[in-house]
Parts: sequence; structure tokens; C-alpha cells
Amino acid sequence: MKKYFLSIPIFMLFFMSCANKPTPQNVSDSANHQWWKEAVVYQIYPRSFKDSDGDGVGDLKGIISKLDYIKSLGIDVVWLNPIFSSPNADNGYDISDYKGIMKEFGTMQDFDALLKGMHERGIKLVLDLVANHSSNEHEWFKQSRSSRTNPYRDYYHWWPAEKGKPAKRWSFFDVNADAWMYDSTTNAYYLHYFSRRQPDLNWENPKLRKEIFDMMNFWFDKGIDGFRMDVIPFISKDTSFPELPKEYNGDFVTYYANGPHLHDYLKEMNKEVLSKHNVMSVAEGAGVTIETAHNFVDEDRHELNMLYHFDGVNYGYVPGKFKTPEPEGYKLVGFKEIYSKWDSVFAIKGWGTIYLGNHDQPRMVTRWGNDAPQFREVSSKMLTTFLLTMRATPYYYFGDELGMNNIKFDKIEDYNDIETINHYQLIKNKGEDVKAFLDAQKISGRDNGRTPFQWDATANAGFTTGKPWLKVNPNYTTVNVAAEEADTSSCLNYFKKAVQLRKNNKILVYGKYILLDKYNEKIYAYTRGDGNDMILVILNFSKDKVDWHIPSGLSIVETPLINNYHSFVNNNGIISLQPYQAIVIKVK
Ligand code: TEU
Repeated sequence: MKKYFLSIPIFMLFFMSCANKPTPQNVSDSANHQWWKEAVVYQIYPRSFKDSDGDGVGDLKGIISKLDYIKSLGIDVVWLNPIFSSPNADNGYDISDYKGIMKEFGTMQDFDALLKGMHERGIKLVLDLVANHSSNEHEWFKQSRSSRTNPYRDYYHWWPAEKGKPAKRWSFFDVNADAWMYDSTTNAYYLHYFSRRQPDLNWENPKLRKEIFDMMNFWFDKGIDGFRMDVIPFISKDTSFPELPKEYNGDFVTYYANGPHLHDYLKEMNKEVLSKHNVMSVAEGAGVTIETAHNFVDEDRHELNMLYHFDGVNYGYVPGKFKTPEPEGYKLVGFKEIYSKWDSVFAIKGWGTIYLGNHDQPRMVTRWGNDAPQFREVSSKMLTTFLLTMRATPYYYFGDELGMNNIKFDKIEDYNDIETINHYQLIKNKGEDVKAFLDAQKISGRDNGRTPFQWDATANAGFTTGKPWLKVNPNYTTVNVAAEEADTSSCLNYFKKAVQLRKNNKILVYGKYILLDKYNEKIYAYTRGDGNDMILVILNFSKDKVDWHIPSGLSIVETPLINNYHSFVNNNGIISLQPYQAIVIKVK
């Protein structure tokens, strides 16, 4: 491979690249180093990771049996989706006992052993705080709904029916999209932003807040290292329940995320709980915008550490059509704008996250890469490179390190997810096109990201000896840990290298981010760091071979730090990129 040297004063690069980025906020955030900024977070959906007792559902003992695998990844933090007692209307996001372990997942002793095993391996454990709502099978709700004078009545939001139907509130999961459920026991409606089996907790009640804070301290006293906070922006409500204010223009989600006392409650949570422990907190930022993000995560506000936004994962859907991808796919220029915009939001204060997959999302290689057989691996590695070279804490979803892709169910009967099943019913009731809905769900449905983890080529991918709760992707015979551990060029081994790359180059954590060539529709290129310590990242997001001109002002001084192909070609400052090629290289 020819080495290419061209040096033009660096100030020209900086000047030119600022032309690419209108915001002045390109100063690197090196002021405030924190362990949770430098961490790589690995998310595990316990239900699908490893089943130890043959009931077809993953469990804590299964995770314990795979702690050395998790350690081998090189990650620092594990985020576990909810493990608490639950009837599983929404797979654990409907909690019936915040201090109990879901029976399918095991016992508190299993949890203690899991936490000990993780800490012994230097891995921190973050649990999932689901406190905007509980299960309707929680004792609090059973008491609350039993009478209007019950001491727990005001743990939830009730509207007495004699006042008429309350103002419209939209529900994510209701078959009628109606967030008010009539309950004849006390002739009143209760609020549920999600399913009817997930009644919203009343944070306006200080007794409820104390219950939540006590519960959080219970888990922190057991030694966990943080919480991911489920739709935490939604917790405060205007309990007069007015019609949706006109300024929201029908956007209930943003309205939900701007309740009157939201930040009072987060400050109280910080004071009563978070400030007492060396822990991390991350908001699931549904409804959060670049205008409101700082309110959650600026250090001097003493609320939360970081948040994840939805602008990226919601990009490329047809407006007004439920999670329906644009026919021609998403536009890379728009994708780059979103992630560059959110980088600049946190460039000086606060801190962000970067993710493309989680339990609410399809597999990233299907949604953002290309899961055709000839491109699945290289495009998976390219996306992994993106996630591990941006200025934010990476949240990496289990199975993406293998290049797992969407299972693409054909029938509604194959789905387990309440969101898909209830939305299907809603569309059917309206006489709308259920086939189009199912076609869209093949790409965007949440269950695509929840199929069992693929350990090896034995039955059910080694996930369970029983009948798996959700079908296993048939490609497990080749896409699995056993095969990929043995293959030095596998997605799995690439992921491990990329994690080490980030650990060995702190400018990939804190360094300035400058977007290059912003209007290029195939290449996502950016630099990290500045001056004498700068790295160039070049990602070909297309299935085409692309020649890319290295911007004047860059000198490629070393061979790539990482490359998802065996080599790359320079022709006098023009790099010839293969389909989905990713190159990370030090420059000066
Ligand atoms: O998700 C909140 C949320 O916004 C989801 O409804 C998600 O974005 C959905 O796919 C939108 O179409 C959290 C949890 O991550 C999710 O798993 C739960 O179902 C939900 O809250 C209720 O707890």
C-alpha cells in the first residue's frame, strides 16, 4: 500500500472544516473526565441471552455462565433490561415488585452472584429504572384501584368519571391509542401512557417519590453501579389534565417530556439518591430535543449524567406511517446532520450517548447497514466503527458484535411484542393495510432485536435446551459466537479490536469532532482530536466502491489503526474505498 504524505498547515484544515460545521462548539470536552464517559456499555436483554434451566427464557444463571465471554469483549459496563418481578405484559417494563427478581430470571441469590461475578471481572452493572409506570399487578395499584379513599389511591393518576371523560391523552401501546382506561370499581379512569397494564405512577405525590428513591437506594446499597431510566422525561404531569396545548401541534411525546415539575423531581432524585453513590445515570430521552437536553445532563444542574435521544433511530421513517422506512432508505446526509448536531449539543457541557441498536430497535445492520449476505459482515463492522469513534458513551447492543440481523417475521403470530401486536390490532380495527404494517415491521419491529443470542450451531443456537420464547434466527448456524471466536476476521473479533482502539485513544472519547465533506451521500468522514493528536475516520455507508479525496491539510502518517478490509488503496490523496469500508487512521 502506498504511503501518502501531503502536509498543508493544520490551520487550513481547521478553518475549512469549520466551514463544514456551522456551530462554534468544536472545543473538546476535556474539562471533566469521568469513568462513565470513558466506558463502553454493553446492553443485555436477559430474556434472550442464555437460558440455564431449559424453560426457553434467558435467566441470571445463564448470564453468570457467560461472564467470561462478556469479559472477553473488553467492555466496562453491562446494562441489564428489567430483571424485577413482572407479569411480562411488556417483558419486564411492567414491574409488580421493584425489590423482587422476575421468577423466570431466578432469585435474589442469583442476582447477588451475578453482581459479584461482574465486579470480580471489573465490569460494572447498571439496572433499568422503570418508574414512570408500574404493572397493574403491583400491590400499590391493587390498593389504589380498590377505593377512592385507599392510602395508595394517589400513587396513580385517577379521573373521576362524574367529571366526564378526561382530555385526550395518546397511548404508545393501547389498541385504541387511548391513554385513559375506565375502571368500574371506583367509576374512574386511570392514566397509562403505555399499555393498560402499565398504569402511570403519580410523581406529584411525595410519598410515591420517596418509595422510588428508597427502592433506588436499596439497589445501590446492594452495590449496583447505576440506572438507565425508562422514559424518565415523562414522570411529571399537569394533573389538571388540560387539552393538549396548541403549541405542541399534536406532538404528545414532546408534551409528555415537559411536565411542570420534571426537573424538580430529578434534582430531588439526585439529592436523595444519586449524589450519595459513585454511580452513573442515563435518561432514555423520549421527547427530549436539542433545546431541552441540557436541562437533564449539565453537571451544574445536579440531575443526571447523560441521555440518549431518538432523533437518530427515528430518522428515515415515512411521516405519519408507524415505523415505516422510506422506500429508498434513509439519506446519509441527514443521518450525518443528526449525529453531528447532537455531538455539538454536548461539546462543551453535559454528555451524550451513541447507539444504533437496543431492545426497542431492529438490528442495526439491517436498519442502517446492509444485511444482504455479501455485505452483512463488512457493514456491521463499519457501523461498529462509527459507534466506537464518536464523542459520546457507546451503548452497544448484545448480538450486534456478531452481526446479528433482523429475523423478519412474516406472520403476526410470530411476534411477542405488545407494541407490534396492539398496533396491528389498531390498524386492523381501522380497516387499514395490515400487510404494509407487517412488511414495515420486518425492518423496524422491536422483536427483530430480541431474538435469542446465537452462541453456537447446536439446536436453538445454544440459547436453550427448551422451546425458545421467541424464534431463533435461522442463520445461527453460521452467525454465532463459537464460529466467530475462531475466525480472526469475524464481526466479533473486529468489535473487540474496536473497543481496544477506543480505550487506547482517549481522543476518541474526549477529542474534538469535526465533520468533513458533509454533503457526501456515501461517505461519513470526520476527524477526532486536533493539533498533534488527530484521528481521521472514513466510513463508506454505501454498497458502491467510492473514491474519496483526502481533504487538503491532512497527512496520513501511519497505517490504519483499524480497517474492516485487509488493505486500502491511496492514489495520490484519493482513497479508493470498498463497499462499506471503514478506516480509522492517525493524521496530522
Ligand atoms: O421505551 C419508551 C419508548 O419510547 C418506546 O415506546 C419505544 O421508543 C417505542 O418503540 C416507540 O415506538 C421504554 C422502553 O425502552 C420500552 O421497551 C418500553 O416498552 C417502554 O418504555 C415502556 O416501558
